[in-house]
Formats: sequence, structure tokens, C-alpha cells
Amino acid sequence: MAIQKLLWALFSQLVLLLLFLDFTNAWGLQLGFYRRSCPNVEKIVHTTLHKYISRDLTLAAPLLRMHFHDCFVRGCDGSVLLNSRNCNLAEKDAIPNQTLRGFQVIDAVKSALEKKCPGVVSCADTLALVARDAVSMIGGPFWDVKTGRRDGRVSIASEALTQLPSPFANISQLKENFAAKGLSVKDLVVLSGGHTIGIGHCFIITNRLYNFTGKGDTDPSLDPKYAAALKKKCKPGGDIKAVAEMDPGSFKTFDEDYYTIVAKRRGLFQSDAALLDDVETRAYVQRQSLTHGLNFAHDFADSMIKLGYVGVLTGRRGEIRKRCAFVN
Ligand code: HEM
Ligand SMILES: *[C@@H]1O[C@H](CO)[C@@H](O)[C@H](O)[C@H]1NC(C)=O
Ligand SMILES: *[C@@H]1O[C@H](CO)[C@@H](O)[C@H](O)[C@H]1NC(C)=O
Ligand SMILES: CC(=O)N[C@H]1CO[C@H](CO)[C@@H](O)[C@@H]1O
Repeated sequence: MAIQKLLWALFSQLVLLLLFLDFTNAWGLQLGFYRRSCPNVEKIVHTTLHKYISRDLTLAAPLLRMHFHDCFVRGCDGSVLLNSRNCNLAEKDAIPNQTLRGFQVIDAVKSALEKKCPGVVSCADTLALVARDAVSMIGGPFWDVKTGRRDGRVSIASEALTQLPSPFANISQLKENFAAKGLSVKDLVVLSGGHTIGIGHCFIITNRLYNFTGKGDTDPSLDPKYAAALKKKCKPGGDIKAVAEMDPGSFKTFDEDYYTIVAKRRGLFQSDAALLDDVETRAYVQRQSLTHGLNFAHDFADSMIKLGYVGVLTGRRGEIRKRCAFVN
């Protein structure tokens, strides 16, 4: 009897373990996947990237965002980098991606890799390594990136629209978007902290500022003083290129200010403000804000690792693209 119970316990543990592994779908990723085939891969990525980031710190933000967008659509398979072809509009040209920047940096890193180890390192791994290094170069945490991702051959614009969370989303939609990728509510609130760097385009918040419910009103969840300041930057019908910093004053450094800003009801997007509408996410925002980000760096690293496992292609699936914008 005791043995049966023990076996049953072991069996259910095993099932849980398998479920977990399958969910994150990280089979085949490992630390140092390129140890033999391209031993200096991390050094090459770091050196090339550093040339760009040291000249322009604002490039770190779009590079982090690019990895996030890659992983949320068809998994971390480099599909965000593919160009549209005659009969197919790619993710790159979907509305959420029209504000992506930094493709030239990925191309430069990939060419440096191709020079040393032709046809070996995937574009998907390149993105994961670049995102990690970009964050750590501007004061954020460092984490180990398991490699072995392979590149997909498919990229479809309409999928970016349905899979990526919208800046107009409420908390239940955001939780659903993340759950659909096997990511938790904690991952949602932690990874949203990526908005401690970078900018958002004014046109995304025009409604929030000027016509929230169609009555010429302002989103009441936005701090009125801050709304007034934003209105000076973001005029109705103003320049389509106008932007606002997501973490005013330190949008070029990876710190924990994001949570203080959200707690003060100064998050730029409705999706940032929405983090105050759920018990768990609100508790996290308030705790990080009060403790000046006691666990944020560590949590962010953990959640980025999980993000990097979403829907990866490994083994014989996919391919190693030679140029990231084109299938071989
Ligand atoms: C939770 C749902 C999320 C939504 C709705 C969202 C939405 C957006 C939007 C609309 C922008 C502005 C783009 C622009 O106007 O140029 C943006 C920027 C950005 N997002 Fe998110 N995002 C989310 C989560 C994330 C995550 C998980 C990360 C990374 C861990 C991230 C990193 C960034 C960064 C770094 C920028 C600044 C880009 C730049 O400076 O060019 N976001 N996001
Ligand atoms: C969130 O938005 C969806 C879709 O618009 C809506 O059905 C749902 O009721 C909203 N949830 C909350 C909590 O506001
Ligand atoms: C505000 O929204 C309403 C309803 O969508 C629309 O009829 C109206 O023209 C908008 N006002 C402005 C100033 O854009
Ligand atoms: C960076 C990038 O590729 N942006 C593209 C997004 O979509 C617009 C419109 O389709 C293109 O013109 C941009 O080149």
C-alpha cells in the first residue's frame, strides 16, 4: 500500500514535470549550445552590440521590445525579423511593429556572427542574446540565456495583431494574452517593467488624453497633473512622430522607476494603468514602488528567461537563417 502511494506520488510528480516542460516548450535549449560550433558567440554579440548602444543608449529599448514581440508571435523563432514578400504581409509590417526600431543592429550582429561561424547561430538566439545584453548595458540585470533556438519560416502580419497585447487592453485581456503564452500574472507585472525604458508615440494616447469615452474627456485613471503635462507634449492632431518618454527623466536607464510611476497613476498606456486593477499586480506595483525595486532586477531576469522559452523551435525544426530578413 505504502509503495503504491509512493509510486503514485512519484508518477504525479513526473506528469507535473512533463507538463511544465512541455508548456514552456524549452526542450533542446541549453547553456552553451554553440560551445563547439561557435565558441565566441556571446563575445561577438556583445562587442558588436556595444558599438551601437554606446553611441545611442535609446537603442536598447526597441531591441528588448523586439525580442518580446518575436516570442509572442509564433514563439521566439525570429519571425519578427522576416520581410514581407509579394503575397505575404509579414509581422514587421503589422501595426504594432510599425514602431519597432533597431533592425539594422540585429543585421550587424548577425553579419559579425556569419563571418566567424557561417550558418550556425540562429536569428532567434541572436535576438535573445541582444535583448539580454542591451538591458544589462544600460544598468539592468544580467541573466544566462540558454541557446539552441531555430528560426521559423513563417511570419504573418495579422498574427501580430491578435497575439500581441494592446496598449488599450484592460487587466483581464492582458492576463489572457500572457496566459496564452504560458506566462503568469507575475510575469505580466514583472515584464511590464520593461517600460522603464523607451518611448511611446503620442498617437497611442490621444484618446486617453482628449476623447476617452467619446465626450472630449480624459482617462480618469490618469493623474490629472500628469495628463496636463502630457497634453503639452502630445497635441490633438499633432505630429504623427511625436513621442513621450515612458519613464520621464530616466528613460535611458533600466531602473525600477516604472512601478513608482504606475503607482502614482502616471503610466503612459491604459495597459500600464491596468496593473492597478488586479489584486496581485497592484500588490507587486506597490511593493516595488515602496521598496525601490527590492526584487525587480532578479524577477525581471527570471521572467525574461521564461519569455525566451515561449514556443521555441529546436532540434530539426525550422532552420538557421543566413540573413534574418529572409528565409534560406
Ligand atoms: C504588457 C503588455 C504590453 C503592451 C500593451 C505594450 C505596448 C507597448 C507600446 C504600445 C509601446 C510603444 C511603442 C511606440 O509607440 O513606439 C511599447 C514600447 C515598449 N515596450 Fe511594451 N508593451 C507591453 C509589454 C512589454 C514587455 C513585456 C516588454 C519587454 C520586456 C516591453 C518593452 C517595451 C519597450 C522597451 C518599449 C520602448 C520601445 C522604444 O523605445 O522604441 N513591453 N510597448
Ligand atoms: C475587458 O475588455 C473586454 C473586451 O473589451 C471586456 O469584455 C471585459 O468585460 C473587460 N474587463 C474588465 C474587467 O473591464
Ligand atoms: C470623440 O469621439 C466621438 C465618438 O467616437 C466622436 O464622435 C468625436 O468626433 C470625437 N471628438 C474628437 C474631438 O475627436
Ligand atoms: C521597422 C519596419 O520594418 N517598419 C515597417 C513597418 O511597417 C511600415 C508600413 O508597412 C513599413 O513602411 C516600415 O518599414
